[in-house]
Parts: sequence; C-alpha cells; structure tokens
Amino acid sequence: AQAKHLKDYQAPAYTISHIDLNFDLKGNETTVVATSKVQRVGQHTENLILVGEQINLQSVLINGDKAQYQEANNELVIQTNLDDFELTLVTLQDPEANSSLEGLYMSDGAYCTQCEAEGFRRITYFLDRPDVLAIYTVRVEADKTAFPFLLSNGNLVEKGETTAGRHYVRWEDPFPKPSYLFALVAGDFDLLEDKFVTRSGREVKLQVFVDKGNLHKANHAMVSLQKSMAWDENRFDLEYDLDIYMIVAVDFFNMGAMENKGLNVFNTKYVLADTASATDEDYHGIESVVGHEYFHNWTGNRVTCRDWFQLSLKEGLTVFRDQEFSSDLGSRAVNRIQAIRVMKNQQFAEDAGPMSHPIRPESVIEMNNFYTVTVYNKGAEVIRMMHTILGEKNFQLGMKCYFERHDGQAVTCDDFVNAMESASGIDLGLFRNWYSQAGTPVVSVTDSFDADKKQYQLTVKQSVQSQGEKGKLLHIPFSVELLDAEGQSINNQVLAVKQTEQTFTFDGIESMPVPSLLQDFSAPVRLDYEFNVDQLVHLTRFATSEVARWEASVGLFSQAVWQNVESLSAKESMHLDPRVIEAVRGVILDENIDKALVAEILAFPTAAALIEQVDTVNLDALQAAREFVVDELAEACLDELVTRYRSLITEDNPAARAFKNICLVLLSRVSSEYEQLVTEQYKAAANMTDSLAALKAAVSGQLSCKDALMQDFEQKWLSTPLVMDKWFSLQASQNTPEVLEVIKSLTKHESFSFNNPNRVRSLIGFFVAANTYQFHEANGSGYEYLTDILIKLNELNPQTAARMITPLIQFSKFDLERQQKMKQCLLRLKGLPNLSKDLFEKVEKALA
Ligand code: BAL
Ligand code: ZN
Repeated sequence: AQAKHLKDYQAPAYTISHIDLNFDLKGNETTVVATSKVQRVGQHTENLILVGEQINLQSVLINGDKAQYQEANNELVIQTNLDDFELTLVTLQDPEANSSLEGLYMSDGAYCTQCEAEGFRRITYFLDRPDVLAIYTVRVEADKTAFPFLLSNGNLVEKGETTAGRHYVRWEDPFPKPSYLFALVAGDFDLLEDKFVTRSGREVKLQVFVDKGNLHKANHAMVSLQKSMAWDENRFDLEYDLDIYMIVAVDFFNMGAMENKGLNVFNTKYVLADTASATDEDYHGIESVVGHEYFHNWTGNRVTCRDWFQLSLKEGLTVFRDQEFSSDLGSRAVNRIQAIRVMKNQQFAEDAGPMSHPIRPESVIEMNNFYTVTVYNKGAEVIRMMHTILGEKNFQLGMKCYFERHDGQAVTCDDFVNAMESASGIDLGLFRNWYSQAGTPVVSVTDSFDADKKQYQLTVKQSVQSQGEKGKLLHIPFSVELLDAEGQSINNQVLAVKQTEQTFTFDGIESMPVPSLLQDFSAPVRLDYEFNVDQLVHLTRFATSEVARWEASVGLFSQAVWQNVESLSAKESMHLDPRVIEAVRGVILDENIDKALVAEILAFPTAAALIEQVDTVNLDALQAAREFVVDELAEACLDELVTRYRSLITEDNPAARAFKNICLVLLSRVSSEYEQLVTEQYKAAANMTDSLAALKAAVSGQLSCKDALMQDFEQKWLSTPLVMDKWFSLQASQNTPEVLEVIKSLTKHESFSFNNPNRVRSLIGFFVAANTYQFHEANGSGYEYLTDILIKLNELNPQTAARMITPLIQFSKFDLERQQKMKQCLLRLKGLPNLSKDLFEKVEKALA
C-alpha cells in the first residue's frame, strides 16, 4: 500500500461538470449506468484516469461509441483526444454481498450508500476526489412493494411506474458537489414529516425516515433538526438552501452519520429515541449529531475540501459549530467538560502514539484512518482558539468573508485562516503552525510573588515534541484567572503566549494569589504547574469558571491516586488526605452548584484518563490506588450521598438524574446495604436513564441482584437492538476475570452480529476501549482476543477493524511484558496475507 502526500497535490487533468446516474436495483443483478460530461482542463495530452474499487465493468462508451480503455490496479485509463465528451460506464453490483458498508450496500433490507471518503469509487469509476464538483441527476428504479421510498440528493422531479411491479424516481441536485456527498436510499420506512420556515420565508419540507414500527422514536431528531436550522440562522447567519431535507436512519453504518446533500444517512443510534429506550445522554448525542450534519450543509457542502488532507477544514469547523450549538442550548460548562475529556483522554493518547498526525495530515495510506480525534476534536480546538483570539464579532466577519470568497468551491485550511485574517485584521501568521504541528505542546508555568512591589509574575514556557523532534513555536491563547485568599477574582484574562519563554507581570496584587491556569482548556496543550492541595481545594470552591472548578477537582483526585501509587511502590500503606474528602463532601452538599456539574465531578477520572497523565504506568498499582481513593471518598461521604440521593429521586430532569445516579453507583460499590436502593430504582424507573443506571450500579458493585436484573433487562429489550447495545456494553464493562469468557459467549447471542458495527462496538469495542484493567490483563488474553476479532473484521469490515485496534497500538506507557505481548499480536496481524490498507497503515506505524 502506497502513501499519498499533501505536497504532491495536483489539480485534476480533467473535470466532470454533470453526471447522470441510473440505478436499476435488482439484488445481485443491480446495474448502474453513469453518464458523465467530461472536460479536459488546460492543454495537455494526458489520458483520463478514473479510479474504482471492486468494480464489475460491463461497458465503456464515449459519445455513444465504444471507447479505448485499460482497466488495471483500480484504475480505468481512457485514451482520447477529445476535449469535451460524454462518457458512459455500465457496472454490475451485488449490494447484499458488500459487508464493508462503503459504496452501495444493504442495511436490514434497505439499499443505502456511504461515499465519504472514497466510497463512490465502489459504485463506478470516477474522478473520486473532492475538488471535482458536478451537478448530479439520479434515476432509481426498484420493486415497488419492497422499496416504496426511493431517495437521492436534491429535489424529486419525476416519478412513475415501469413494468411488473417496479417503479422509478428521478432526483436533481442543483448544487454542484463532490462525489463523497452523493447518496441513495431505497427501502420501506415509517416517515415523520414536518417543516421549517426559513428566515427569508421559504418553507422547507423535513422528513425523518425510520424502520417500520419506530415512528414514535423519530420526534427528537425532528425537533433537533428544527432547532439546528434556527440556530444556524441566528448565530451564523446561515440559511438552508433546498426545499427538502431528509434524514434516513439505518442500523448498519460505520460512522455516526453522513452529511450527504439534502439526504443525510444516520446511524440509528443518533436518531431513534423515546424516554423508555434512550438515556438523557442519547438525547444529547442525537441533538448534537443532527446539528453537526445539518451544519455541514454550509461548512463542508457549500464550501468543501480541495483534497482529503484538508478534512479538518470541514470537520474541525463543524465540530466547533456543533459544540457551540449544544452549549447555547444546554449547559456550556458541561459541554466543555465533555469536549475536554475527549481531548485529554483520547486525542492526547493518539498524539502520543504511532498514529500521531497534525490536524492537517501530510501523508495518508487509507483516508478512513484519518477520521480521527485529532482531525475532528483537536481541529475544533484550533477553530476555538481562533474564536478566542478574534472574539465572536470578528470570527463571524471571518466566516462571512470565507463564504463570500469560496461558496461553491473546494478549498484549503489556509483559505479559511486567510479569510479570518483578512476580516479581522489580526495576524495569524504564527497561529498557522497549529495546522502543521503534530504532538501535544507542553506549557510549563512557574510563578512568584513580590510583596514589596505588590507584583505577581507568571513565567510561561512552551515546547512541543513530535516524533522525537523539537516542534514549531505556536501562538497559544492562555486564559488565566487570579483568586485572592477569600476566593475573589482579582484578574481574569487571556494571555497571548507567542514565545518560547515569556513572563507576564500583574501589578497591584496584595498577597500571593491562587492562579487558575489554562481556564476552560483555552488551548489543546498539557499544563505543567505544580499545584498543591490547598490551591486545588481553593480553585474547586472559588474559581469563577465551572470548568476550572471541575479541572481542580480532577487535579485533587489524580494527585491522590498518584501519591498512593508511590506509596505502594515504596511498600507503604495507602492513605487519603482529609482535605480531598472535605472538598468532595463540599461539592456534594453545595446546593448552589449545577447538579450536572456535580455529576461530572463525582464521575472521577477513569483509569484510562489517569494513564494519559503519565509517561509510564504500573497498571496493577494504578488499579489498586484508584479504586482505593474512590472507595475512601464514597465511604467518607456515605451519609451525604444517601441524603442527596433520596432528595433527588423526586426531581425529573437530566441534571438531577445524573447526580442521583452517580450517587447510586458510588453507594453500591461501598456496601451491599444499598442493594435495595438499586433494585427499587430498577423496578420504579420511568425512563431508560434510571433503569440503566440501576443496572450499572448492580454490575459495577457486582451486587447479588445483578444477574436477575440483567436477565430481566435482556428479556424486555431483546428485540430493540440499540438497547441491547447498552446491555452488551454493561456485560463487557465488568471488572472480573471471567469477563472475556462472557464476551466470547455473547458473540453467539441472538442479538449479536459481526456484520453490524454497532453490535461489535458495543460489546468488543467497549471492552477494549473502556475496560482498561481487564483488556490489559497481564497474561495478554485481552490482546489475543482483540487480534482474533480484528482478523475476522479485516475481511468483513476493515474500517471498523481499524477503529478498534487503537488500544493495541497505544502501548508505549505499559510495562515491557505487556508491550511485548501487544507487539506479538501486531506481528500476527502483519503476517496476514490479505491485510487491509486500513489495518496495514496502523500496524506498520505501531511496529516501526
Ligand atoms: N463526514 C463524515 C461524518 C461527519 O463528520 O459528519
Ligand atoms: Zn462531520
């Protein structure tokens, strides 16, 4: 497999202005006729080279005549001296046999497509690259009874009957688009319809298609779509541009959802919800993904990427937009905490491992491997920093300038920064390095106070290592608050860190303040400052920013864990500082803190999150220390937890539920005395959030009621796949040595299928990513099992395989024995005769 490089980008030698696609959907005799209007770009004599994968080519015509061509190595090479011609390709397909879920495939009896990044080339040979923008017209024909709905992008312009129970439709999309935004769906669905009237008075028809029997679960997605449309008008001045917007939910899907023009295809996980079957977290996820895909209509579809190295142009920006949407509609602090967790726990890990890459990667073997937390979430942090540096007003002027310059074009990340710079007049020269710099920068801070001068000084140093080399200087917006001894805020500002070392002086300071540093994670960096317990307690109580209060609590907890890890290695007994207990007790009892924030604080950093704070880890000591600290805190705060739990039971809102349920989980791990609370909550639960939380408490506390409750839940939800996913994850979450055998037997469960990525992720994906202690069991059994699964998925669905390999390639922090076992597994994968490009790229890098 060959890598492609950003530096080798060349504009296409030909372009395609129009394509007419004719799909005759007939099982394994499905044909696709693609008729393209092709133009030579500039003066040259190069052949037309189209790309394709797994294509069964039937015929090639130029202007209706047989063409000269060669087909080899996933390319169709056509010799012609015409400058402008019509190319007709006929291909034969078998969508049912396509388990990769890319190109045209079947999900539960419905035809659907997934073309991003390079799936269109599995439908026909094409200039399958995002800088070729064409007008699409699509005809779809299929059996009328089995496939009453025939959908594609744009507007429906014609429909009718053909022969023997078949019918057809014709769709036209007036907006030129790259092939990755093409979509087709044919199936039988329940349909929820509504409308949205845009600010300028146009009425848009909104449709949500779901599997038969699920109509009652489509409402939240519809309302989320309407909220998204209104929000984008109000905050970004962006209005929808077609007369119809469709969302189709399918259960077999590799990603969360896909922003195809006018026809979003969604994973059912991000559409279906009612209170009986979906948790508060699911509701929030749906709102945010519906928003994300809708926001792509401008940031991604109207202005798209020149090449795939620029993926963050649309993804970083659109994640930023969906985060702002969620924050404007809900709790800004809680949304920020969740985004910070993704950065620190997943993105920092990626950047410290073999797949480290800049948000604009420079070299790629399999593009699907770059839909990463770096491109998406660090990409969004880079946009957020620009927003911090420019301010909302200038940022919006920059957006306006971006659309004025580039609507209808395929552009680069540089084009975006140029627009921001032009509109604001603010120099982003140094800032641009964020796009080309891999690795997590470290910002080290020391401080001093001069009582005579009433002066406080912060000295800030920045450095970044990437792949063993010293990285580039960056412009880092560094947000700081100073608190006095009474907890009053005496200074709050964003410092512009632009040098290797800089000292910032604060005058008129009466006594040594407590600094809140990198407030709200104002830049995606590691902060290195030696906080002591008293400072962290002070920040937990008094920081103005709720996010900073949470960060301080994470600091307190983490320090307590690492101190006990040290005690263990020194063969001393473990111990918890009473100031930590008091801080946590204070949070539990404080009636004035947002309950959702309390729940975030009481969630305490996971083992995986703690591992991200250090260079090397003794996993057994970490487990002992972390679980000791949680137990000590829960035991010390028993009365408070019970009291709050009982008072919260009567409250019916997500924040109260989150607080109440974390109380229950903590109680159930301390003593079986609270088992009755668990069974009572399970029985009385009026919604999935509460019943799942009770189950989680039973499982994490390994209570004696666990098996009975798990069985009851299984029987109740056996025919609801998305709920069974929750049950599979709970099974996989158990911190017991038997868990691996449980998982193995569950792969034979009637609700499980290796063909469905949701099932695979909920059972096996959850185990490898979230059950840190058991996956990393010292005998290597977790690694061996994951490898067996990856070998199976390598053939069935390489994209899902490559996503799940992550914990196996991020081995550098573990002891040598574990590292050795992980590498053995990678070597086993490397030896596969048919290793997919997806896995090859990651395995090679990990073993390099
Ligand atoms: N473009 C792939 C799915 C998403 O990020 O919206
Ligand atoms: Zn996206």
